[in-house]
Amino acid sequence: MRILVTGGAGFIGSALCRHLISDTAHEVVNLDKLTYAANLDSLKSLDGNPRYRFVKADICDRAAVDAVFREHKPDGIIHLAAESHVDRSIDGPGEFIKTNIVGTYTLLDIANAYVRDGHKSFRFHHVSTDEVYGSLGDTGEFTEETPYAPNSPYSASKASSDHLARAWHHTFHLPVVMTNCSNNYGPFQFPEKLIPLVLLRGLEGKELPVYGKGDNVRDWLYVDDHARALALVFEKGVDGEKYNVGGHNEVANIKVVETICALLDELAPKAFKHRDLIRFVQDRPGHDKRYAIDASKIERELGWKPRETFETGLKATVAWYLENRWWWEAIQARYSGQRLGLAKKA
Ligand code: NAD
Ligand code: TDX
Repeated sequence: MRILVTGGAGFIGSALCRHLISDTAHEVVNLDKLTYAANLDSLKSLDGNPRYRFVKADICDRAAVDAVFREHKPDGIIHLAAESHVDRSIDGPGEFIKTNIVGTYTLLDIANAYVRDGHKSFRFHHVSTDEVYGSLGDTGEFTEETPYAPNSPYSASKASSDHLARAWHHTFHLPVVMTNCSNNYGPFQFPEKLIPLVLLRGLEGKELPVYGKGDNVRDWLYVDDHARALALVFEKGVDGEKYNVGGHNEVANIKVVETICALLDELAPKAFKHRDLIRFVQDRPGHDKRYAIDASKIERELGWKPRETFETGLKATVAWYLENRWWWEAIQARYSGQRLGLAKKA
């Protein structure tokens, strides 16, 4: 199939493009606006591949997206393009409303017309997050039936886009599948997110900012496990269904940071212990306490299972950043002085 991937120059989208080209026979058309979070260096391994094409376009630009549908005639879309960083959504929600809500609406509307035009087997895979379910207490997990309770401008914009995708299926019978995944980590992640931020700051001997008491819990999934889940749901998921994706790796933030410090002590030893760089700083406003995903539906119905544990995945991630300085040094050069690596003050 020819799959239109939106946001394919981002962290998860680039892992998906690499997976689709390396491990399947599908063709990929990658549509991306190339915001600050995008990085074509993450797709270098696909350069020149006849099954891969890149188009620079904004998902809010109806004429541009229409032209991509007309020219490439995709068999389906896996829609990942989004503004994705919670802290940025607190500083400036506007772009989140535009891209995540209006952009998703634009794609749904164009896909719907395309299906009515005769492309009956077209499928729309909407990629979402566990954050739409809100925050958990000390126990329990999010299932596909958990009511939505988004708390940040980011998660509210993602929840809105999920509701639009659901409604386009219900009202217009657009063939839609949806996935809601937990926190991803792994190679090629932009270093504003917790794991690469701590890793790179640790390598440079800079302070490591931990929000609040560090007792917030996230459920971590290695990005390549997510990419395999996305391809599987796109190929075999049932129209109108949603699937939670997660790795059963609930870890408190302080434990994540301490584990990275221990790995840096082992793989890139310095005269000091990396954990001495940890600083507890002002908490994120509205900070969700705990996320945990019940992924039994995708495991049971589609046979998906994560391959990496948090231990193996995190070690592979630290090793990758140590071996691929070219990738992140280019980002640091481009964005020095901006949010990247900026620690909030205690
Ligand atoms: P990212 O920020 O790394 O990448 C997003 C990509 O979308 C970038 O390449 C960017 O240029 C592109 N983009 C942004 N606005 C666009 C627009 N208007 N038009 C076209 N392209 C645009 O994000 P990510 O972490 O790879 O997340 C990808 C998707 O997965 C998002 O929808 C996110 O909500 C979801 N998700 C992320 C995680 C996670 O832990 N990172 C977990 C679950 C779900
Ligand atoms: O410097 C930091 N210090 C810190 O303690 C940063 C950047 C984060 N944190 C905390 C906040 C969170 O509890 O670490 C946790 C993870 O933070 P992020 O990496 O910003 O991720 P999160 O807010 O959990 O959201 C991520 O997972 C779900 C992605 O950014 C979303 O796109 C995805 O939907």
